[in-house]
Amino acid sequence: MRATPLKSAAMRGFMTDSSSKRAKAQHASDAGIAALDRPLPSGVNAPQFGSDVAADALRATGVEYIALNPGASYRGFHDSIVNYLGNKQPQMLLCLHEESAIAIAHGYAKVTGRAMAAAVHSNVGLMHGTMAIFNAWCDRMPMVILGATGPVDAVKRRPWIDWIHTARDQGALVRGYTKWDDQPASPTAAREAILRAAWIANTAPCGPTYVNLDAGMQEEKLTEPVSPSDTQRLMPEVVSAAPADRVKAAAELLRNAKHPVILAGRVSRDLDAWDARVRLAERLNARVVTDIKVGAAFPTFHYLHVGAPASLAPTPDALEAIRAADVILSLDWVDVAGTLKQAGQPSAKIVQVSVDHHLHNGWSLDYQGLPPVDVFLACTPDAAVPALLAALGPGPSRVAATRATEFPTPAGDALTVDHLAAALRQAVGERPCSLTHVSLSWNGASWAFNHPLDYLGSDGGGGVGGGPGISVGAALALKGSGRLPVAVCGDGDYLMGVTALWTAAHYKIPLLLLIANNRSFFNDELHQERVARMRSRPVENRWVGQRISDPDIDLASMARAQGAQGFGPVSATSDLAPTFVKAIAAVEAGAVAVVDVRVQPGYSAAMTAVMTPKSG
Ligand SMILES: Cc1ncc(C[n+]2csc(CCOP(=O)(O)OP(=O)(O)O)c2C)c(N)n1
Ligand SMILES: [Mg+2]
Repeated sequence: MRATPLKSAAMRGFMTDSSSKRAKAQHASDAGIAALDRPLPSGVNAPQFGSDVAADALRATGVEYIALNPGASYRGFHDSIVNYLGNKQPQMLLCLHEESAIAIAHGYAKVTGRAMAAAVHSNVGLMHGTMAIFNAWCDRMPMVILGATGPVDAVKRRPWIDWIHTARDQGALVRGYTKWDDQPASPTAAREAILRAAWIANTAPCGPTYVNLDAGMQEEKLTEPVSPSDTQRLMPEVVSAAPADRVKAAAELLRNAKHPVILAGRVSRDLDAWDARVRLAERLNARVVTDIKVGAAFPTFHYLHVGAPASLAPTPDALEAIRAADVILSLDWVDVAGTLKQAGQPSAKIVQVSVDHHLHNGWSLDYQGLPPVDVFLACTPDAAVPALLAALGPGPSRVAATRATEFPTPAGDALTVDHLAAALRQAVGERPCSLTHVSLSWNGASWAFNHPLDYLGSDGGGGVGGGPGISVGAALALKGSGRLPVAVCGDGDYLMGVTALWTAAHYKIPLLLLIANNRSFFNDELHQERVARMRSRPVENRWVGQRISDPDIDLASMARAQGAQGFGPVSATSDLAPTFVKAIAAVEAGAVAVVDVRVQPGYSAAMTAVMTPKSG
């Protein structure tokens, strides 16, 4: 699918009447990101330096933005974006840390399915960005990362600084978790490298790519005009499809199944594909399991959806359905082997739909265990589902049973994440809203997903600190759509990634960010509890080296200090909904709003059971 964000099929159904009114109001009150950071005209309209050619190539890929933190290693390229391209297509988004530059590109891709660019300074900038690159890699999200090195030609290096910022084979830093990297030696080679990087990043399975621009090459004056290039033909659309006989074999298995189960995993944000998945499940009368690690894949209160989207293991009722299945259809489920293990190795036939094997490598083991498969469809789920529907043909019409939308009832008076979710539901009301991130403490049962953009999935690689940046990037892509972007971040996550908020404030990207603030790296308290139990040592000590208190950090002030609106800390359940209402009003007026919610340490029962099993 080749489409520009907000115009693509992915966005069909994006706007409701009320959301489009809100979007228009928002646009009327702000001139848009394009009006910001305008450079003086430079009068340059033909490429003069190596980096001008690279900048032209980046524009040809169609990326809208380049999130960056600056550095001398790419001062030539920086100048080309500002003074040659006029800071548009792509426009720079200044970030305070490379990790947030990459995370912003990650969040943007989660919404649009398309790469945006990020630029990072030589080795040190790339080192700062690595965890976020790993997150995007594990999440199979496209992005084009431009990096740089001090001059490869030692004669051109300035003493000391260019030597410390030149490393041999810089791409080796990220090669284990990027799809492709290159260090082109000439402007024409740089052009080709950038086009290839965009093409590879945007081709399923998607992922980050890295192009390292030699400072010497960037600053080299062109001695002759660069030959023209048919850029679009160098990035051909790659259409994914499974062979007809494999589709037929899968359809036969599924048609004859008595208890089929669909594991709905890595799928796109496309609404047509969403509708097709629902039709397939209904045609097969298949139970559907979803996963909070990835974006919304199926209506969670559809009568065929079982359990709630979960992370470390499917909920007990979902595991029961998997155990009872005779045929399992995995739509690029993140960890088929692990899920089968958790279900006790059921004997069901397995149909696997995935192209993920194309990027499995020897460094990162994020590919998970090797699952047993009876029929393999080597294509994307979006391509497989319509093909399966066609092969199945019309089926018996079923009376759709209904399943009530029921959320967990928050227990007790002490404020928990379930109280936060209940108050958020109340404050959000009927607004279309995208959960851009959820905390580890979030209970997957507390939100209804009815549209592919209702939830965008996790950080991918479990790298804490990704939540704020990913949410800013998602909010950037959602800006003007009428959808309210809402992030729920743990306090540890927020504190590691908080400076991403400045980018949102500066570029006027509305976002609501709620902090599930348990004043702890609580996940690891549970790990210490488990170790203490296994060793018969005091579990009471689990908090030592984990609690973020004494002094408590004023999280709302950290937002205010960067130009966002800060609310809280909120400690009383009765204050939650009124505070959220105020924060949402601020976001609808164009602000970034952060609410510090003091929650009791604790995870959902399902998550706690997986993390601290009675047996260990
Ligand atoms: C970069 C990084 N550092 C450390 C960890 C280990 N870790 C996993 S969860 C977690 C705690 C996160 O704290 P917070 O975001 O406040 O969530 P909570 O568990 O308290 O709900 C930590 C430190 C990690 N996954 N990533
Ligand atoms: Mg915490």
